[in-house]
Parts: sequence; structure tokens; C-alpha cells
Amino acid sequence: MRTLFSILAVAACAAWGQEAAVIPRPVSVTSGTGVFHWKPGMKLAVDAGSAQAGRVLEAGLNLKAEATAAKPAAGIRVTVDPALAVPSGEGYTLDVTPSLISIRGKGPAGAFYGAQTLLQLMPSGQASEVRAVRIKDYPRFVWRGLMLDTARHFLPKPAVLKFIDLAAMQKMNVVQLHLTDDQGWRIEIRKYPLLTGVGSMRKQTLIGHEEKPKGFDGKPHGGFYSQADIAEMVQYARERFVELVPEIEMPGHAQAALAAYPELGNTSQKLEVFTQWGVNPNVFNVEERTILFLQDVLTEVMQMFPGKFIHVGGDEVPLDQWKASPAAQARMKQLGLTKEVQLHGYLMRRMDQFLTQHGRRMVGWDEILEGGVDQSATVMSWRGNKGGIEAAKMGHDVVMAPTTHTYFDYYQTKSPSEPLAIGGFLPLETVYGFEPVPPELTAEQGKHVLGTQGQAWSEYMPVASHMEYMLFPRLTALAEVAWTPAARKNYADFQKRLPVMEQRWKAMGVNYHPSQK
Ligand code: TNX
Repeated sequence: MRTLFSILAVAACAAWGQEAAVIPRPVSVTSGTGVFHWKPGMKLAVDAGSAQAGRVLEAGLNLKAEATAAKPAAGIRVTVDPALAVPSGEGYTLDVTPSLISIRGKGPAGAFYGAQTLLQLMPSGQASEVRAVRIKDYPRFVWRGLMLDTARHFLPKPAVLKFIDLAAMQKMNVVQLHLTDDQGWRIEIRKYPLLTGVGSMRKQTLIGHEEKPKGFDGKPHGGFYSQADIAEMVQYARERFVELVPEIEMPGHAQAALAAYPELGNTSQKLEVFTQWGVNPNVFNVEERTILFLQDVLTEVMQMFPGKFIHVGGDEVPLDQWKASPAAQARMKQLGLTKEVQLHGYLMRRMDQFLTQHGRRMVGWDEILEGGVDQSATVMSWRGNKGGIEAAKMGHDVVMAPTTHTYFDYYQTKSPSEPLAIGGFLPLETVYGFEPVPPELTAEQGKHVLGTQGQAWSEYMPVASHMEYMLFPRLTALAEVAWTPAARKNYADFQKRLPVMEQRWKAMGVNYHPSQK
């Protein structure tokens, strides 16, 4: 059975033409002569820098790795070679000859990505046959991201770990965790226990869209990650070369925090954790003690998340409460500000300075440009490419995450049988066609585009399997956008390679969308 399967796999590769089916498509693939056959007694040898690559091959091919500096002439060998002629530590080469499979990473991440490629060439889950080939590969962008909204619906820790695996399998290296919003606060902050004590639970959830009259399900929904949970997720991600980027929303999308600590708001109205969706008027005030509160929160967040980037949200901030509040008006006067939007800018700058002092970098949604932020802030462009273009021209680093190409909460087909979604329409081919560097930018400005990110906003994704359905295969198309040189992209060819991923998703029990071909 196994042999028959392997023969079919090799035959399938041949039938698809000369190129091995790898997603994202590698920079260069040259076929060789002959076929590698795994034989009993062969070894999987990994050097010290390739331990993570070794682990992924052990699990994916049902083998035992041997840690050794020796280079066996037969079997599978994984090494790290800093002198490898590829542009980044994430680059690798994979050489398959009839006797030996050699993976060389420029750094440990490169070795890991080489291993991921080999797993796609042996999709049965067993060491098997592979046609001779030479692959040389490295990423186009440094930010290949996926955002998980854990606030609208709580994503249990095992689901987060699975999404980290699914992202890493396709060589993505950033998972942004949207941890706070109007509808829930999902991360333990020791200094302010009510954030989760009150803010992690809402009493019910809106049914459908804004029906008249509105319906609610009457079921409490909640959950949060303890600091120990976060430590486990960070470690799990690190082993897969994924940076977890935490997002703490401010000054908008704050109602869950305001339900816990009303003094951080602008009105005396008693708030509950929000049970509906949409842009919410309840925003933080910009008093000094609120700024100190937010910095305290970020201090604990920085202790939990060792990565460079910390996301502070900044999106969708209605200015009405600041306009109406005598305290906010007095604060503006004190700071010498004439427009409410400058209060937004003031808060974001204070956060940027605070994070920068601690050796980190602030990221925010593109609204942060409206209040004015320093060049040190990284801008995530979601309302089309516009914010990203403007920011890159001003010298900010940017991540392109426009609704038009990266919002995986939108419908993926026009079929009436699709489950209820937030709206919009984003088919697979449109995702695939995304070009993250807009033509409006000069080559120099274009270097500020760090990459791209897909968004899984979860208002209409109540459980992880539903999120899987919305993300796959569209996230896979975006992974190719983020990794593969633009000139190597080809949608028809991508469609031919997709079954390789589908086979692996099936084995992992991933609820991918089956009919997008
Ligand atoms: C806009 S994108 C939002 C989110 C929603 C999303 C729904 C962004 C920065 N804000 O709060 O979940 O639309 O598509």
C-alpha cells in the first residue's frame, strides 16, 4: 500500500510537469535524474543548528533523527551553513539525488523551511520516494503574517497552537494575536485582575447581522489566556520560527476593559462587556493615569512576548466622547491640542516612545497616521493600500493588510450554502493576485513594505473549525504572495499544487474549504 502510494506520488509529480509541487512556490526548482528511495537502515542526520528541522522531520516522516556533526553520504542530512549563497537566514537549498537528500539552511530557520519543503515532497507522512531535484529558496518578504482574533470569539490554546503549525507549514513567520476588544479581554494582566475577572466574559452574543429587532443567543461566552498559557504559546511558536505579535487595542475597541475599570473611560455610564459587533463609541480617556495603566499593561505584555513588535491597535476611534467630555477638552487644552484626533496621536506617540525605550517597536492600524506618529511606528494598512503608501512615503515601515485582499472573514464563493459571514467577497484568485508593493512607491520606498498579513476577524467564526474553513486555502494563496518572487507566481500552477496541501490538511483534520478550484 505504502509503496503503491509512493509510486502514485512520484507519478503525480511527473504528470504535473517538471516541477515539484511545493507551496509556496520556491525561487528555483531544477529537476535532476533518478529517484531517491528511502531504505531501511538509512539515517536522518541533523547537525546542531538544525534541531528544529530535525524535529519537524521526525514528526512528519515517522523517523528518529540523529544529532551529529558527521555528514553521511546516504539518507537525509540537514545542516546549517552560514556561507550558503542565499540572501537571508530563512533561505535554504534542498538537493535530492538517488542516494542522498541534503537540506542546507543558511540559518536554523532556513533548515526548518527546507524540512517543510521535503515534507511536501513526501506527503504520505512516511519517508518515501522523491524524484531528484535541486531547490534553492528564500522569502520575498520578512513579514508573512496571520492575525487571529481571539477577542470576538475565544480561541482555545490548542487551536492557537494548531494555527501556528499550519502557518509555519507554509513558511509564514508572524502570528498576531488580537487579544483585546469590546467583546472580550483575553490575556491575564496580574496588576489589573478585573481585566479578565470582568472583561473576559460577555453575557450573550448577537445573532446574525443587525436584524430588526436584534436577536441574542442568551449564552455567556468567555475565556482568556493565563500568563503560563502565553509562555507555552510563545515557546511553541519560537520552535517553529514564528514570532507572536500581541495586540492590545487602544484607545478604541476598549469596552471590555472599561466594563472592568470604568474610571478609564469618558462617561459615568456603567458598561458591560459588549454583546454586539461594529464600531463602538466607548473609548479610553487620555488622562495621565490611563496612560500609566496602559503602560503597565504593556510592561506585562513585553515580559510575556519577547519579540520585537507590539501592536497597539489604534483603529476605529470615534471622537464623539472626547468632544463631549469636559475632562478630555481640558486635557487637550493642557497639552496645547486643538483637534480631538490629536489626542489620539498624543496617546500613540506616548506608547511608541514607551515601547521604543524598552527596545521594542510599535505597530498600529493605519488610523495612527491621522493623529500623527513618529517614523519609528510601523503601520498596518487595512483600509486598502492607501495608508501603506502614505506611510512608506513618509519613511514608516508598513505591513500590507488591505480588506480587498487579506480579509478572510469575507465570503469566499457566491454559493448560497456558504455559512453566514460578515459580508464582502474575497475569492481565492483575488487573494493570489495581491501585490504587496504598490506601484505608487519608488524602489527605495518599496523597501519599507515588510510584507503582508491575512486577517481572521472572528465575529462570524464562533469556533476554530469555522476559522479553518475561512482560512484555507486562502491563507495558502497569501503565503505564496508573501514568499514567492512576483515573477514566479502563476495561479493555474498554484491550483495544480494545492492538492499537496489538501492531503496534509486532511491528515491533520483541518476543515479547509474544498471547492475553490
Ligand atoms: C474592521 S480591521 C476592524 C475589525 C473588524 C473587521 C471586520 C480593523 C483594524 N478593524 O474590528 O473585526 O473590520 O471585517
